Amino acid sequence: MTQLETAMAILMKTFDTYAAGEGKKDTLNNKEVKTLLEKELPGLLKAAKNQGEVDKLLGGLDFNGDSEVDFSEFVILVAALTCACHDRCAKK
Ligand SMILES: [Ca+2]
Repeated sequence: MTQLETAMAILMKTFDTYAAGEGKKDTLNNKEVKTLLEKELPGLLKAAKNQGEVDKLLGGLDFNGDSEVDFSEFVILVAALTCACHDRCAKK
């Protein structure tokens, strides 16, 4: 696989691993989202100034308002974070 294909496969595997934790196997509930962020994006959590910001981020994730984060909502988050990092890096 190419690097990009590998990156996409890792995204899918990461989501599936955490989604399978409890409840519905193909979505992340609030607890699963929190665990995923803590384990996979610790730098992002550290960068957040306070817990309120993190809660806002989590609330904003659930675009269709069903209290579960599905794979497309997860990918939108990762894409948004990637854009934010890319913009920041590009400006340096
Ligand atoms: Ca689940």
